[in-house]
Amino acid sequence: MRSLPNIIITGTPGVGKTTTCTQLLGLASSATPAINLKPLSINDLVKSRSCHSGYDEDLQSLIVDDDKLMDEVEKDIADGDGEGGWVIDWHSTAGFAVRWVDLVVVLRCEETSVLYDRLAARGYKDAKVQENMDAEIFGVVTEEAKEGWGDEEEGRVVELKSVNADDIEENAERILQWVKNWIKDHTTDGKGD
Ligand code: DAT
Repeated sequence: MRSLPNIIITGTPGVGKTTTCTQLLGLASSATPAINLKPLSINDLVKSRSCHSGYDEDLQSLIVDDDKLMDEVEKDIADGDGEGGWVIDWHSTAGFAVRWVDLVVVLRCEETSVLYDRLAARGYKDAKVQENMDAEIFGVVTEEAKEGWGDEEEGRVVELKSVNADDIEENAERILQWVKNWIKDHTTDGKGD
């Protein structure tokens, strides 16, 4: 039984996942009482635990070994008797067991010119920029998340706009509030322990 929720912050590359995670962790650690959320960057995990089987030049990214990756994710999530509090940063929810995750936050950048600039600034080739833009326009990540965690009405998949800096701030605060509500609902003393 978790004393803190596990959250995935997901969305197309460039929507602001890493920035939002950093902001959320900062807010949580400075809350009173502090909330011990922990970052789980899947990008870092893929590299540090060699969950890849080569490099795709066209996609300009590592070829992820999904089975190995999910084994490693499960190890981290189960660590410390699975007390929870993981904030997972990844561009997809594929492979994650539904039971591991309490909230899926899908960040959306509907202003395609803004997203284009962010992706181009990373030095992505045109084809890769286009592929990611298409994924964002069609809401691919949201659809995938809903298949696992249900519709937005069920409250476990939440789409948040991430176009400008104010959105990052607001989103981090909103997610933190959700975490606080979760703690209240899931613990007898409301303190998450
Ligand atoms: P992701 O982790 O989704 O790939 P990121 O957090 O690394 O995205 O952000 C990519 C770049 O875009 C980074 O320079 C910060 C900027 N950015 C992202 N979302 C933003 C937002 N809502 N407002 C302002 N800048 C943002």
